[in-house]
Amino acid sequence: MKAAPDLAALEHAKGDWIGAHGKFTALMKQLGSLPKEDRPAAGKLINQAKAELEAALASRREELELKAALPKEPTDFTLPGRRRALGKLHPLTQVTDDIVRSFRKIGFVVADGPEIEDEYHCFDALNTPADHPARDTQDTFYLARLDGSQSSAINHQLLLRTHTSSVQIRVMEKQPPPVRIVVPGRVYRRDNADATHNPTFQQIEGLYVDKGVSVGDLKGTVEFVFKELLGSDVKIRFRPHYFSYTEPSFEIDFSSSLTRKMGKEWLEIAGCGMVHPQVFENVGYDPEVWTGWAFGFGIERIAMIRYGINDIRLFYENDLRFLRQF
Ligand code: 2NM
Repeated sequence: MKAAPDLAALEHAKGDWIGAHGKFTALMKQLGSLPKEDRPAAGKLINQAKAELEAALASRREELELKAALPKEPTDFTLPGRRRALGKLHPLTQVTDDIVRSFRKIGFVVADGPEIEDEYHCFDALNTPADHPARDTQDTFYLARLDGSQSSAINHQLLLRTHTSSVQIRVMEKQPPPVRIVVPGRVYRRDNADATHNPTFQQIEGLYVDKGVSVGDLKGTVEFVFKELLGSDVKIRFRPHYFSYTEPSFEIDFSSSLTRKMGKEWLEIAGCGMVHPQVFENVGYDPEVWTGWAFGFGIERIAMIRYGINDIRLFYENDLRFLRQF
C-alpha cells in the first residue's frame, strides 16, 4: 500500500487485499476450517490486520491526492503575468462624464434626485398646466396610487420622471440662490423604440440662478460646453421656441464639420431659456430679485453625433461587439 506510486495503483492494491475477491475475504472464508475454539482469536487477528491495512490505505490516498493536486512542473516565476480583462465604462457614461467635466470647469456641481417622481415636481412646479400634452398618460409612465388619497393641495401622484428638471426644483426648494448645477440622469417617456427614440434615455439639464443673469450668459455657456464636447469649430444658433418653464425659450442648433459630414449645416441639439418667474415663485425665490437660465439635452444624441451612430437602440442592447469600440 505504502509503495503504491499513484492513485490507480493504490486502488488496484486495495482490490487485491480487501475487495470482494481479495485476500482478506478469502482468509475469512477459511475461518470455518479451523477448530471452533480457535476461530474467535483468528477472526480478531484478521480484523486487526485489515484495520491496519485500511488505515495505511487512507493515509497513502491522502498523500497521493495532495501530490496529484500540485503542479507537475515547478512554477516559472519569470513568465509574464496573466492580465485580468478590464471592463470599461459604457459609452453613454463616458459622454456624461465628459459633459460633467466641462461644466465643472466653469463652476457647476452635479445634483441628483429620484427617478420615481411626483406629478408636482415633474410638472406643476415647472409651470406645466394640467392640460399640457406632456402630462398625458400617453406620454408618461404613471404609477398606481399607494393610498388612493387625492385631497392634498400638492399633487403626489407618482410617475417616472420625464426630465431631470424635477431635480432642479428639489434643489431650489432646499437651498437659496445662487445655484449653479447640472443634473445628468435617466428619464422615461412612453415612446415606442425606433432609431431615434427609446422609452428610457439619459438627459443632462443645467440651471444657473443669480442676480443679473442674461441670455448672453446662457449662450456663452452653451457655446463653451459644445465646443468642448464636439470640437472648437462648433457654431451655436438659438431659435425661438416654447417651454412652459422658461420665457423666453429657445431651441439650440449647432454647426460644425460633424454636421456637414451628416449632410446638414445646422442640427438641433438642445433646448433652453430664461427660468419663468412662476417657477421661481413656486420654489420660494423672489422673481424680482433673482434671474436664471436653464437648458436640457439628450446624452444619446450627443454620443450618436460624436461617434457617428445611427440607431439609439444600440446603446441598450448590451452587445459587446458594439460596446468594445468605445
Ligand atoms: C430644457 C429646456 C429649457 C429647464 C428648466 C428648468 C427649471 F427647473 F429651472 F425650471 N430646468 N430645466 C429646461 C429649460 C430644460 O430642456 C430641454
